Amino acid sequence: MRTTRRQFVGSSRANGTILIVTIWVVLVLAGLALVFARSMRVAAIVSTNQVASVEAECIAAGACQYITSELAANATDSSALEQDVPWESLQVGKGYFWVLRSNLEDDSEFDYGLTDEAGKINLNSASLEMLLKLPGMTAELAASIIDWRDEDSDVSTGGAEDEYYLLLSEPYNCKNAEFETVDEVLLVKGASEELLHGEDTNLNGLLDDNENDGDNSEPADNRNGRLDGGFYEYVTVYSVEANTDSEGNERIYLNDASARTTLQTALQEVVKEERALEIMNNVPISPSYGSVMDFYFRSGLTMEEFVQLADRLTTSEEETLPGLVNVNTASKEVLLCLPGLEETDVDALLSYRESHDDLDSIAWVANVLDREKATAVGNYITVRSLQYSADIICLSGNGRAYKRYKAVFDTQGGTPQIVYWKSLTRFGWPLEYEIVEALRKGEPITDAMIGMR
Ligand SMILES: [Ca+2]
Ligand SMILES: [Ca+2]
Ligand SMILES: [Ca+2]
Ligand SMILES: [Ca+2]
Repeated sequence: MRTTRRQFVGSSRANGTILIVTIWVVLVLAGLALVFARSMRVAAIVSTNQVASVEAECIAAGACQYITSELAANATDSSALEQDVPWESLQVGKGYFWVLRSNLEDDSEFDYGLTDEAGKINLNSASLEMLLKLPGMTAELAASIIDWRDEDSDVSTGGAEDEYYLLLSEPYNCKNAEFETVDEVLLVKGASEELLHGEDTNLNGLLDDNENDGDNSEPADNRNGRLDGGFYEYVTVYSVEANTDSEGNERIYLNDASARTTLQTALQEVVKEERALEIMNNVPISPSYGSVMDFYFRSGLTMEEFVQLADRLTTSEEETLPGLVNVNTASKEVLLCLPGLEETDVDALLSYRESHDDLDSIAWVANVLDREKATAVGNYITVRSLQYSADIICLSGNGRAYKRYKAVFDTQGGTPQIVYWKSLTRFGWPLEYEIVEALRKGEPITDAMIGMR
């Protein structure tokens, strides 16, 4: 009896233990099942997103092919890139890409297309005075840009050399060499993303709600209903061209006394011998022209004659000319940086180039500016564009993944080469969010979504 009772007690304890163990096993199994179900769902979502992400990458590669082929096809007529080639909502597979650029004239409308790097101020060749005229530039940063790229270690007023950079908490040397990218400017004393991008924190050229609400949300802005951008849109490090004429022939170096015969021959191809001699009489034995424009005014050429000759002449002995500004494409802000130009001059240039199509050489500028101003800008301008940048926005067909890249293409030497490639995805989706929503619902993108907001 005692034994039975002891057995009973024992068996009851055993049953209790089994019950507890069973409950635990059930709980653990249920937990595992939940964990597996959840992780499988997560895995499914992640792999869907990964597929979408890879798709967006492939669209970016397709976009590059598209840009390269359009650049090659329109090498001789870059205006076609502006007028004839579409740059928005281009389909690759089921997804899309856009080549976005800031609309510098209207911060309420998107603009699409390639950006001409020759229409910008080159950080490597611009003078201090030119840098200072950039929108949002400070005296400290402009001086420090000069010190960053100059070879010496002499600190210019407001600038910085090694002494400054080596004392930073993460020290580095002053480069004392040319900028290789525009982003590099963020390493320079006095620079910041705020100065570079201004209020346009998502780099879309549009005044977004958060960019016009004061301190209510990032970024801090002045809530004035206008997009106060930085100088990012106006600077480059890529613009450079060979010092040859449009057909690739060596130019006539006007300050070489021994080039008289070549100059006279060139003149005789354009005017009668008598007239050529008349012009040559105005050319001193030891010429020292400040610019091709200077030659135009001092030689007594007519505008008609100058138009035919301008591209074949130079006052530089260099083989390549970095940082020339294309007067046919540069924005008002960039033209205002050219030496000696005031707003009235720039407005006159802009209105002339809109209403004329004889813009094949820089000669037309002498029709608009007075002698002193035309001569002063003569060495800073060109009508050629060889480098283009693209802000490529890619969206997967299901609207689940997007990628954004900045690319720079150099067309010197024929085949366009990619010379810069950087992800801008971290700046967020820059276009209308309705586009993403539409694709997620399997609906089409409408014109209204890519046009005005
Ligand atoms: Ca230096
Ligand atoms: Ca220096
Ligand atoms: Ca914006
Ligand atoms: Ca503002």
